[in-house]
Amino acid sequence: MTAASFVVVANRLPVDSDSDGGWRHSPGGLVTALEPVMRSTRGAWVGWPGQPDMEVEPFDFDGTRLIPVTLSTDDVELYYEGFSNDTIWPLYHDVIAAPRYSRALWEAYVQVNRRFADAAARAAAKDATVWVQDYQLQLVPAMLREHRPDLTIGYFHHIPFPAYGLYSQLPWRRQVVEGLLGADVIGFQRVADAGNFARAVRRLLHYETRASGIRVPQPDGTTRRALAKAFPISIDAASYIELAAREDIQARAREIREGLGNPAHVLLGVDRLDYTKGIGHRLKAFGELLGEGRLSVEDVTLVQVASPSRERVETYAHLRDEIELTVGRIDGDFDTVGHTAVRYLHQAFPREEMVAFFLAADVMLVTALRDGMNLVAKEYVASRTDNHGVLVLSEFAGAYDELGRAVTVNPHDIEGLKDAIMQAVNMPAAEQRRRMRSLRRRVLEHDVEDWSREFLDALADARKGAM
Ligand code: GDG
Repeated sequence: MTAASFVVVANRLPVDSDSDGGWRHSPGGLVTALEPVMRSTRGAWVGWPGQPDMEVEPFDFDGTRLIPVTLSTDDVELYYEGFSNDTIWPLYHDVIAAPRYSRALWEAYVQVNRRFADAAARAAAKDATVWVQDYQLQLVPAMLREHRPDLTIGYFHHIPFPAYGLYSQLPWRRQVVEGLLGADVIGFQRVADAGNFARAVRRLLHYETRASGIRVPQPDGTTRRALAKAFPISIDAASYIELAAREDIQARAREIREGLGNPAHVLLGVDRLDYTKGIGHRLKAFGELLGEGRLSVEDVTLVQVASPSRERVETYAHLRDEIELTVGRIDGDFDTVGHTAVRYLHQAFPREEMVAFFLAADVMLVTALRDGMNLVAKEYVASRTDNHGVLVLSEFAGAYDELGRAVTVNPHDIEGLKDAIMQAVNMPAAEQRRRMRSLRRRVLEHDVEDWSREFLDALADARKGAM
């Protein structure tokens, strides 16, 4: 196997296996973002093929070398569903749900991170660049550096990094910070996340931090400079504009509205069914507006797409029950034979259909309680080439830092959320246009290719500076 000069390490490979034993691209922002670099460098991608106990030899797919890491059923349960999604995920999202601290989960996390690091070390050529992705693999940067000091290592954290008062709950807080500090550049979604990380480094390790730089002592007594900085992720905006221009997708958007009985206002939520997304808060606010007669079911429908997610994790199973109970109550109380209050879809849709939903929606509700970025907000804005529509956006989503012209909300404040929904529903067309233009400008000026280029440029500079 020839070694690669550019290697991505992520929990998942960028492909899904299909029913006839072949592979197809799994759609997703990261895959799109990295496609140009992967092609031009003939890079390699290390990741899990997505099914337990699946043993597959490395293979080439669309110009990229794919290097599968096998996860056993136990690994999936302990490392992925357990430590990643039941410990780190709730802790890093400000303990919205209670994190599970278990030594068995931690041990599995260490062991699986080691396997990813070993696979990446084998795949990388001398002096190669390796880019590690996300919270499932926080120990990989230091593990890699230990064996391969020749490598340039980047890490990007897609979810929030919490304030020290919360982070310090983690029994393995020191090991995780040390793991991340193995990278030359540690990228975050928000300036505040990078600040929280730097503070954890100061508190736990007493290293000197200045601006975005961190001085990391080396075994030989020298120090190495690591950079911890915000690189807000974005979307492939051009592809959304292209889909939004398609006649069949526009026709489908009209069909969706007709299917709902042509209400005057369609509100939309699109989320993985996750407790971080604030779906319950959104439903509560909407239900109260109907109850108080500020909105009527003849005029307004809320379409909630809740794509199935992490269904084997207990907290997620509970959340589903809770949301579905709430939807059932609201619909039971307010539906008429011809009109529904909430059209709830616990399904995953093709991207074309998602864009049709975006085009059908007058108001997009992004009410996350905590969210690294929230790409849905950017996708909605990019799709609205007609400058119609209103984005209601939570302060607790990373996108808030860039999309200040949205109607912004604190989703915990139900009265405030209700007022924001009313403001969005009643917003004059001219104001919608002004706001949407400014939102679209930001998303179009900074797309996902800019994101990966900026990160990789910073990584190349960091390495030059270190030499
Ligand atoms: C994590 C961080 C950060 C959803 N349902 C369907 C579908 N989607 C697509 C959306 C969007 C993506 O999935 C979800 O991205 P988000 O950013 O909204 O949220 P997370 O999944 O939590 O992502 C997040 C992100 O990583 C990137 O760094 O922004 O904060 O939590 O693209 O459109 N796509 C299709 N059918 C669905 O039913 N096709």
